[in-house]
Amino acid sequence: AKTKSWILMATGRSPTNIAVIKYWGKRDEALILPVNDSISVTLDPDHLSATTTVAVSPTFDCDRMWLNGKEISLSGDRFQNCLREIRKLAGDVEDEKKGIRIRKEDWQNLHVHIASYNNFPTAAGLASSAAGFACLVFTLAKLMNVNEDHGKLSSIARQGSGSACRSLYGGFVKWTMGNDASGSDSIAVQLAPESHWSDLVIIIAVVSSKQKETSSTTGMRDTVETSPLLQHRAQCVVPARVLLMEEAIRNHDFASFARMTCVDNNQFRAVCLDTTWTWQLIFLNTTRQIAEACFLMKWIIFEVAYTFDAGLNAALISPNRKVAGLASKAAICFPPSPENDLASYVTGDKSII
Ligand code: 2P0
Repeated sequence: AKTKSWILMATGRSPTNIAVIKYWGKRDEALILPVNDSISVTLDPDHLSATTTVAVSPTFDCDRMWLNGKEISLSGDRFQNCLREIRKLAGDVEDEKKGIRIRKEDWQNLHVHIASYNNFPTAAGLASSAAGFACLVFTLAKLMNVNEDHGKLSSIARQGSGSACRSLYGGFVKWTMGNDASGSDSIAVQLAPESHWSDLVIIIAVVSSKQKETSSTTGMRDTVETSPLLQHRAQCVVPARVLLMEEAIRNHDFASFARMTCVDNNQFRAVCLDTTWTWQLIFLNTTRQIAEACFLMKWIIFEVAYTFDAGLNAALISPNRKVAGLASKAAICFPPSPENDLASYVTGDKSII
């Protein structure tokens, strides 16, 4: 007999996040377990976020996904791990109006179609995997009626991309590295909601829309294999710095927050420089990167924190009252030009400058 056709959908949205204490280096590549804790600020979803719709229907004969309208392969381990882990936790779903009843064991045989969009240019090389995997896991959990807390969901998103686990929460978030070999305690926790320090403003200065030469995954693998400095950072520096950062956030101590954000960015860059692969980054981008870093460093006296992602783009963090000055400086430092697409996003006040 032909199965009665129906379709059930769920939609979710997740923002990306900016690390102020950096994740760089894995102790387990398959499970994505980091060598140290990290702390981040989640951005306003109106600016840098992924929106994902997942649909399930008995007529679907395999799992498929489209990213920004283009079909992508789900065959990689990261997607497969997320899908498998979420299916394990799926619950019963009933939609009386549509006459749909899905028992939790049915999810093993039902396939999903996933459509995801980023509301920022993917080509800009911004941390799209963080928003993307967080949103994928969150939305699948919604569709499949997964009755777990965000901590558990964060440990699944982590298996898609490390930084994604931090995007399950808004505000200030810590990813605890955990001790367990299974990764069950390597989860994200919210340190404080966005409202705790709502006048903090983050500007993402998109310095270059060029793709990174080396992916973060490859880059951090090379760092683990070749950098003696990484071990010192993970064991002797980050544990104390994480405690100080938590205290700075708790006390709204922007001077400490900014100082630690900058020095941790510098040490992240230092372990990259201490890595064999980095020669690419240095020789192709040195001049520009150093110039930008110098400009940005001077701003510390204006109480502005800078931090780079794994590419060239900078995040500038400041209390709200400083934002006008900050934005104008950013405009001087990153003039728009055909090779140099400027796009600055301000979070907190819902406007793009
Ligand atoms: C972070 N970054 O803490 C650090 C700082 C980039 C610079 O997490 O291999 O895409 O998928 O776990 O999460 C980027 O790395 O790497 C990153 P995988 P991911 O935000």
